[in-house]
Amino acid sequence: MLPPSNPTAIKFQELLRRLDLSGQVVEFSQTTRTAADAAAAIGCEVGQIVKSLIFRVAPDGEAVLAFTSGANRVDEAKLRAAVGGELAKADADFVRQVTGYAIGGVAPFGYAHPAHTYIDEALFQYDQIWAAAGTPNAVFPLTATELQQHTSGQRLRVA
Ligand code: 5CA
Repeated sequence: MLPPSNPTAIKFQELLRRLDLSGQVVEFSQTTRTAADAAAAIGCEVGQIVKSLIFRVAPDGEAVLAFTSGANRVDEAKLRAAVGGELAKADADFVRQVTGYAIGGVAPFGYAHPAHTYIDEALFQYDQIWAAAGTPNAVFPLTATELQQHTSGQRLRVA
């Protein structure tokens, strides 16, 4: 566990400070690209890892974000019902376009445009959760309430 050295992770740490969030970005020499990788690096439960999953509403292409516990798989029927439209999985280019980050390092804040956002109910059972900090080997701690406040996300049982 090291302080961030990657410019994107440093920039994200500055964003956290501007948002008045106290979480410190930590960087690892090993990958935190997937929820399992991140949990192994941090030494926490996989359920405490926030997966940043991006979908697009078909056919108009609006972005939908589902911040999901690493222990869960999104039930697309539940998400579809909440959104009220058909969903398609986003490709890597769409993820980058919407969030500004590459897959494996998608942080939950700092997007140019707002998107429909849902937060997995399961994340609220933990005192602390961890999300990507903009790169595939950097993460930061936060609470599910902070995630909700700063994304204006709607709580949803996604699994
Ligand atoms: N850093 C970790 C934990 S914080 C992380 O970013 N996890 S994640 O779950 O948010 O990002 C990996 C997710 O990206 C996968 O669950 C998968 O849904 C998505 N993904 C992986 N490869 C692709 C791809 N080629 N196209 C679209 N989505 C992808």
